[in-house]
Amino acid sequence: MAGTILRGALAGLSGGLAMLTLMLLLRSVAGVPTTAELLGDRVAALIPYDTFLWLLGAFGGYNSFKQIGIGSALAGQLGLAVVGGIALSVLSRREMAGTDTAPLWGIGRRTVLTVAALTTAAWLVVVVALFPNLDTHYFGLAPGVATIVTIVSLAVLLAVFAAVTVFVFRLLAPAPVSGDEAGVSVVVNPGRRRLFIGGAGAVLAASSGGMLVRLYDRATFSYDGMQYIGPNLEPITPNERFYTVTKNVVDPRVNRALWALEVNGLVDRPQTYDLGRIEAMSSTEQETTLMCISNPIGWGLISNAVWTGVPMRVLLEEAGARDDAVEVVLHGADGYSDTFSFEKAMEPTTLVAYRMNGEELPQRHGFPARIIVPGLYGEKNVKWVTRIEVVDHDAKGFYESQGWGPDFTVPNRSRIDGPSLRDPIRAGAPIALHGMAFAGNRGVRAVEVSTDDQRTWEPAEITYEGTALTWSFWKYDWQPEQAAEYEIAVRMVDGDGMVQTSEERGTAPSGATGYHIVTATVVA
Ligand SMILES: Nc1nc2c(c(=O)[nH]1)N[C@H]1C(S)=C(S)[C@@H](COP(=O)(O)O)O[C@H]1N2
Ligand SMILES: [Mo]
Repeated sequence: MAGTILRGALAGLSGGLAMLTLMLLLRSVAGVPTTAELLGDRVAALIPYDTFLWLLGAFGGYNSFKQIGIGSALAGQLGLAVVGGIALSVLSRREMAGTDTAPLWGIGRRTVLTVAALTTAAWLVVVVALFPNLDTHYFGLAPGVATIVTIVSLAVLLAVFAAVTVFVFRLLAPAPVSGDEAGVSVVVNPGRRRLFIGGAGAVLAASSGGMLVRLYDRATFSYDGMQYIGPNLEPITPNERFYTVTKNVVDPRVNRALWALEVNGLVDRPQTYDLGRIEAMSSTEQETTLMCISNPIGWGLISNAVWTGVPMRVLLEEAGARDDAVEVVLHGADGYSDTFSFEKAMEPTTLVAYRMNGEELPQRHGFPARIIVPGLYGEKNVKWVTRIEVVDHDAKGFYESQGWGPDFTVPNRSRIDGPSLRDPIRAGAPIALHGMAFAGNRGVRAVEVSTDDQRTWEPAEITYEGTALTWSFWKYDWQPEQAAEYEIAVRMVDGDGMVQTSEERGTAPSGATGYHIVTATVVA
C-alpha cells in the first residue's frame, strides 16, 4: 500500500508541477490570470470589510496578506494534485486486483475514465466558482474575449495535469513494461525511469521557481500604498510620486495592440474602441485630485494630476445608452470592477483618461486608459479599464461588495503639512504653517486654522487655489508669544459653504472624517 501511495503521490506531484509551470508561463508571456489570483480576488470580494481589515492586521499588512494568500493557493493547488495522483493510484490498484479486463496504459480502464471525468468536473467547478473573475486578462484583452481565453486555458492546464500524472504514473510501474496494447512501447529499466522523472521534476520545479521569482520582482509589494506626503509637495504631483493603490499582486501590463475598451450592456449600439480611435476623438484636459477611501486623517493617499481624456458621456451617447440605465459598471483588465450612477457617468467631468500630466498613463496608474470621476473616492477611478457596462440596477464593485460605502462621496478634508513641529519652537519666532485642503468636486472656498485648542479660528491664505475638482494649498503665519504646548488644528469650507465636520470617523466603511491636529512645543 505504501508503494501505491508513493507512486500516486509522485505522479500527482509531477502533474501538479507541470500544470504550475505552464500556468506561470501563460501568466508571464500571455497575461492569463493564475488560479491563485482568480481565487484571491473571488474570495476577497466576499469577505466583509471589517474581517478584511482584521485579516490585514493579523497578517501584517496588505502586502504580506497578498503574499500569504497567493503562496497558500499555489501550495494548495500542488497539494490537491498530489491527492489526485494518490486517488488515481489507489483506484487503479483496486480495479486491477478485481478484474481481468485489459488495462489501458497500464491503468484500469474504469480508473482512466474516472480520471477524465474528475478532471472535467474540476474544470467545471473552477469555471463556475470563479466565473465573475474570468474576464481578467493582464495584457488587456477585452472582457468577452478574455473570459474565453481563461476558460480554455483552464481546460488546457487541467488536461496537462491529467496527462502528465497518468504518464508519470505509468513510468513508475513496479515492473518494467515492454510495449502494451495501446501500442506505446516503453522499454526502460526502473532505475533509468526514476532518473528521468527526477530530472524532469527538477527542471519543472526550477522553471516554475524561476518564473515565480520573475513575477515577484514585478510585484506591487514595493509600491502598493505609496503615499505623496512630506516636504516638497507640489500642487501637481509628478507621475512617479503619485500615490498608488492596487488590489493586485502583479499589476496588468497592458499591450496597446491587444487592448480594447468595450461599451455595452443596456445600449443600442455596443462599441469596441482601440486606443487609436479614442485618441482621435476630441479630448478634454482636466486637473483632478484623487484620494483613496482608506486614507486616514493626516495621511498621503491623495495626489493631483492633469488628465487628458474623452468624456464618458460621449462614448455612452455613441453607444446609445437606453433610458432605463441606472448605473455604469467599469471593468479593469485585472478583473477589478466598480460602479457609479448613470447620472454621474454623464457629467462632463467624468472621463476616460489616457494621459497623465502630458505623458501616456504610467503602467501602475492604468495604462492605456482609466476612469476619472471627480467627487468620488479613488476606488471608483478604475484603472486599465476594458469595459463600460450600462446596467439597470444597483450593482456592486470590488470593495462595495465587501461592505464599503454606501456613500463614496469625498467629504471635506484638510491637512497640516509643515513645518515639522517635532523640534521645539522659540517663542516670538514667526512660523509659516502650511498644508492642503480638498473637497472632492465642490472646491475649497476657505481654510481656517486654530492654534488654541479650537477656541478661535483664523483664516489661512490660499497659496494654490486649483479648481473645483482639485485640492488647494494654504499657508498661515503664526507667531506664538508664550512658551507652552499648542494644539494646532485646520478645517475648511467647501464651495457649497459646508464647513468640514469635526466628527471623528475611521476609514471604514465610508472614509475618515475629523480634523487634522498637531501639537507644537514653544519654548522661551
Ligand atoms: N483596475 C483597478 N482599478 C483601480 C484599483 C485596482 O486595484 N484595480 N484600485 C482603486 C483604488 S482603491 C484607488 S485608491 C485608485 C488608486 O489610483 P492610483 O494608484 O492611480 O493612485 O485606483 C482604483 N482603481
Ligand atoms: Mo482606494
